[in-house]
Parts: sequence; structure tokens; C-alpha cells
Amino acid sequence: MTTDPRQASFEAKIAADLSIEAKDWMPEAYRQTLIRQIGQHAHSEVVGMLPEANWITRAPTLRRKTILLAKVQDEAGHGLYLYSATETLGCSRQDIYQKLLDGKMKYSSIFNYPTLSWADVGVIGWLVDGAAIVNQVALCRASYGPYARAMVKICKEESFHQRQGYEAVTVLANGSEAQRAMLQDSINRFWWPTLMMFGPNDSDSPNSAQSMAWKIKRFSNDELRQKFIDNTVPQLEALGMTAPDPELAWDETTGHYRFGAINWDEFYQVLKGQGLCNHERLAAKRRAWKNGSWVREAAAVHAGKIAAKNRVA
Ligand code: FAQ
Repeated sequence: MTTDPRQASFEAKIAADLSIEAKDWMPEAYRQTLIRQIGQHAHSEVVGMLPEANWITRAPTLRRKTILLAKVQDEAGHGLYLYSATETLGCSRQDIYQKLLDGKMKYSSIFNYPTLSWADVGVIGWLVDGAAIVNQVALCRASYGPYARAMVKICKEESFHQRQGYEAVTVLANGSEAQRAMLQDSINRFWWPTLMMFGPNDSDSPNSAQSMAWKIKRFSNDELRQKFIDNTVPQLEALGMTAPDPELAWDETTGHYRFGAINWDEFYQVLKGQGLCNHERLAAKRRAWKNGSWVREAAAVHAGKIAAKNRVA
């Protein structure tokens, strides 16, 4: 039993499903967990712009190009909401961004895979955004108010992203033999990395128990992964495509799809910085940070001038 009334009030709010707000007292470990998770999430959104941005100049039609531009811009917006949410926890945006650039903070493993064909853009929308929605709809009820509210808007946009991805892959699935082969190749490359997005199995997830007790996470990594598979396999079948998993099968007794073993060695290699694109992604972000220094300097000088003017007035 806690004797600290602030801790007792925090626990009572969590138990009653009330939001914790920025100015409320919160345990330091809760604050740090949120900075870690929301910060990684923000980094994922901005690093996640890179694989698809790779195709903006090569989108096959003007319509596809405008949709893709809008989607990539949306991801930047998601990053901004999420960096703002971390700032409400008392950390500086510059500090956590520097940690990303220094390789001291993670971003989602999925963005360390290359986009080799146009089909990858559709598959990212359909599978990667589809997985993100399953995870993020649950986060709309996270106990920390600023995070949960950011998630509501993000989920609406992710839903558009998922639909545009599915529409794009439907066109390929109904296209020529070459288009169908390109789509199947893309699914083969992105299927397993998408399943890894939900994080390690529950038995190997060091943060889950505490994050679920604090109601930051409402469902476990395995529960969300299963939900994604159950949602997605019927879509895969409707497209007439297959997953690269011979063990994928409907299980009458559980009412869920069974699936094969995930290659967790690959996942941990990617987390250690040894994925196919880790170096390329961080190099792109470091280059953008360096090339944008004049904008930050100009903005600081401008802000200084405005502040000086206001002091005189
Ligand atoms: N990648 O104990 P757990 C998007 C780390 S969606 C990298 O289970 P936790 C939209 C984890 O951080 C993608 N690292 O951890 C988009 C921890 O390491 P740490 C982003 C991963 O936090 C679409 C360690 O493994 N979405 O960007 C991954 O309880 C298309 C042990 O794991 C979010 O971030 C991974 N996949 O659960 C944008 C959602 N999985 O920190 C552009 C919010 C685990 O102790 C284009 N985040 N790790 O050093 C979450 O829901 C959670 O943080 C999990 C992990 C579920 C990712």
C-alpha cells in the first residue's frame, strides 16, 4: 500500500480509467516510459517518410503522385503531434531528436527495409499502415491524455493510408502477370517484417506488463499481432495473393489464423542497427538536420527580433 497521497491519486485515476494530464503528478517511471514510447513513435513517423518518399518522383501517374505526396506529408504531421506530446512530459524535442540522430533512440524496425518496386508503396499502405492502425486504435485509449488525443487524429489519417494502399494493390492484383508478380514479391518481402512491428512475443517483452498495468498499452503485442493477421488474411485471399508462410491456416477451434514462427534473430539484428537500410535511414536524417541548420538559425534570429520589439513596445 502506498502512503504517498499523490501516488494514491495517480493509481485511483488509472483504476477509474481517467486520463492522466500533463500537469498531473505522475511517477517518474511512468513519465520515462511515455517519453520512450511516444518518442520512438514520433521518430518512426518521420523516418517512415523515407521509404515511400523514395517513390514520389517515380509514381506511375499524377493521381498516384498526389496521393503519395499527401500521405508522406501526413506522416510528418504525425511526427509533429507526437513530438509535441513528448514535450508535455517535460523533455525537449531537440534532445530526443538528437538521440535519434546519435542512434540512442529506436524507431520502428519496419522502416529499415528497402522499397524496391512500386508495389512496395501499395503494400506499405495496406500492410504497414494496417498494422499501425491495429496498434494505434488501442492507443487512443492510452491513459496519458495528450498521447491518446494525438492518436485519435492519427488513426483517422492512417485509415485513409490503409485504404489507399489496399486500392493500389487491388489494381496490381487485377493487372498483368508482371504486375501480379511484382505485388507477390512485395508481399513476400514485407509480410514477416510487418508482423515484427508489434514487438517481441509477450513472454519476451520486458515493458509490456508495467505498460499494461498503467493502461498505456491496452492489449499485448501478441494479441495485436493476432488481430492484424485475422483482419488481413481475408484481404490477402480477396486479392488472390499468398503469404510466405506455409503454416498460415484457419483454426476452427480457436477461431483465429495459426501462423509460423517469426525470425526473431532478424528482428534483433535490425534493432541493433544491422538491418538492410539502418545506415541509409540515419544518414538521410543526419543530412537533413545539417542542411536545415540555416532555417533553425534564421528562425531563432527572427524570434529574437520579435521578442526585442515586444520588449520596447
Ligand atoms: N521496432 O517490451 P517491448 C508508423 C523494442 S507505425 C523497433 O514489447 P514496448 C506509421 C521496444 O521499443 C510504427 N523496436 O516494448 C507509419 C523495446 O526496446 P526499449 C510505430 C521495437 O514499448 C506507417 C524492446 O523492443 N508505431 O510509424 C519494436 O512495450 C507507414 C522490447 O519490446 C509505434 O511506435 C519494433 N517494431 O512495445 C509511418 C506504436 N518492437 O525501448 C510511415 C507505439 C519492440 O526498451 C509509413 N509503440 N521494440 O529499448 C508501441 O505500441 C510499443 O512501443 C511497441 C513495443 C508495441 C512497438
